[in-house]
Amino acid sequence: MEQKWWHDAVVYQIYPRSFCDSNGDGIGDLNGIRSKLDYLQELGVDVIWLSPVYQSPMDDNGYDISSYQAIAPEFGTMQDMEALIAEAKQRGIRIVMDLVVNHTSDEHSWFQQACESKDSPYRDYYVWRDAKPDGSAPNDLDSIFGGSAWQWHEPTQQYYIHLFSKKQPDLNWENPKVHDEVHRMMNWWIDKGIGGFRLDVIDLIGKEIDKGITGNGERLHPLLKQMNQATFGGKDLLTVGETWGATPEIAKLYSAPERDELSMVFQFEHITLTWKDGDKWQPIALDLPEFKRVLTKWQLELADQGWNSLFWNNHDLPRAVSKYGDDGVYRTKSAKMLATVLHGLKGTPYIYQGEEIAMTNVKFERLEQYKDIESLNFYKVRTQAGVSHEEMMHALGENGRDNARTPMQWSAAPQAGFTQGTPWIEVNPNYTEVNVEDDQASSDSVYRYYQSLIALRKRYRAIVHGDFIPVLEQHDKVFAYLRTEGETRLMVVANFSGESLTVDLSEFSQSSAEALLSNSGRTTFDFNKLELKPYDAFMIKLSE
Ligand code: TEU
Ligand code: CA
Repeated sequence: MEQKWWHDAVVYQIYPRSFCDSNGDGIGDLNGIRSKLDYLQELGVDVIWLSPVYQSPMDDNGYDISSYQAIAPEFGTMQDMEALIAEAKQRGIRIVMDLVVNHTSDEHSWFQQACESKDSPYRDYYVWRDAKPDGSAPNDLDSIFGGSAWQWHEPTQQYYIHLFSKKQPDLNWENPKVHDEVHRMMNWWIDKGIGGFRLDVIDLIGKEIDKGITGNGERLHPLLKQMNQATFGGKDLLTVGETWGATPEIAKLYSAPERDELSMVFQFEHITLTWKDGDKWQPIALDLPEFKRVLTKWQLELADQGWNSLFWNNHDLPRAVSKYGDDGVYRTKSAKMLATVLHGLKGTPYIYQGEEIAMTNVKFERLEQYKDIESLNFYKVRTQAGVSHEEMMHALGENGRDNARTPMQWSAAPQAGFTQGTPWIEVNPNYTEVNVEDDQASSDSVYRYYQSLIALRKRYRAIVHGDFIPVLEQHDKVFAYLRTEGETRLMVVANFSGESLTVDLSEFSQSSAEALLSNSGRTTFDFNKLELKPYDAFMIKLSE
């Protein structure tokens, strides 16, 4: 496969509202991000994926855009944005923008005009349908945020579709004018020197509403080819699609180089394993054998015909160390174990802000502490359907998106050094122990462990391009695998449990072993009877 710069890049995701507030209004902003570029450069990341900073009423914290070529005043100015792109570039860091074009905000001028009359030239920028004879919605499609996906518009006597909040009307991707408007805007941003796009719920733009089809419609890939050719194609940019419904087969359609669509996609099969029957509000415990099977499947099936993104969390998901590790006594050790397993895999790794210091879920006690529209909508919908307050509060504590959106914890100073003012959402009370300043002063620093992992990725081509070979595949508590290329053989071994155990790796007993990285300072290994302490993880270089 032809080498691309983003094959061995490491991406850091910033949720701007919660990263760093530079002007004391309690909301993170662009100048706050600029003040932390040295921190990110030292970590060793090559790309910042910046969640939306465009003008927005903030119904969905910026994923509801009212003007694509203007910066939301609470985040700063276009000059601040241009300065961020330039200063990041000076540090060898590219800025990947979040492209949210399945829908706009209802406050976008296109939608405002579409609502004026059925004859508006913008009417067909959106998806309108008549009510059924009895006045009810055209069909029973539900919003992903709970409730019906149809909103009645009284003045023009039609429904419009919104797969997310009713303030996020879906764009009509059957309308060539929408294609042209979006492509023009994308090229405007490309001309500003950005490093690429993260494409929000891009699998939905091929929707066929009257057939009840939302994801993976038959027009989806032709639309992506067309977008590629009209904008980022041939410009060596990183493009990553958010595709909740992707299987490895579908992921190849998006990311096989010869298809000229995207660089890679975010798939969520490993994430939804802890959702009972696909319902995120019924959280269930991690089943490691299933988790290993899914991750192994994606490594083997996408090996040379596409490209994996690698992530445990993002701004929509719970904190990795709480979800898949142990955010109590083994917080830092299990966070390092998770990082070792992820960064040893084949693909482009994504670090979500705070993951590099093992920030944890917040599990608020009171509903009012939560801000996320999805959580608040589902609390209403589910409790009205009879689910108890306690059960929904447990579900929000486990899988609510605000777990990832509490302010970045920079120090043990008030408000974790995130703001001089009152933060828009409460800081996780554990900021007094979990923060950048204390982590960097500690001999057990998680940040420095991530630095070492990122440096290893740059040093060993086998990590980026080597084959993935499962080891101890049947073990129900240990995840182990080889990465091989030419003479190089690296092995990752990770104890995903809080128990001490012994494993038999005698097939490697003839090899000498050099510990490239270990989360317990361990440097020697008896492969015949390898003892693993709770959450032990290491990457070993094997040589004959
Ligand atoms: O997310 C799509 C999406 O379906 C998840 O947000 C949703 O929360 C799901 O239940 C998984 O938790 C994208 C963005 O990442 C998200 O922040 C936006 O709210 C959403 O699209 C609408 O733009
Ligand atoms: Ca601010």
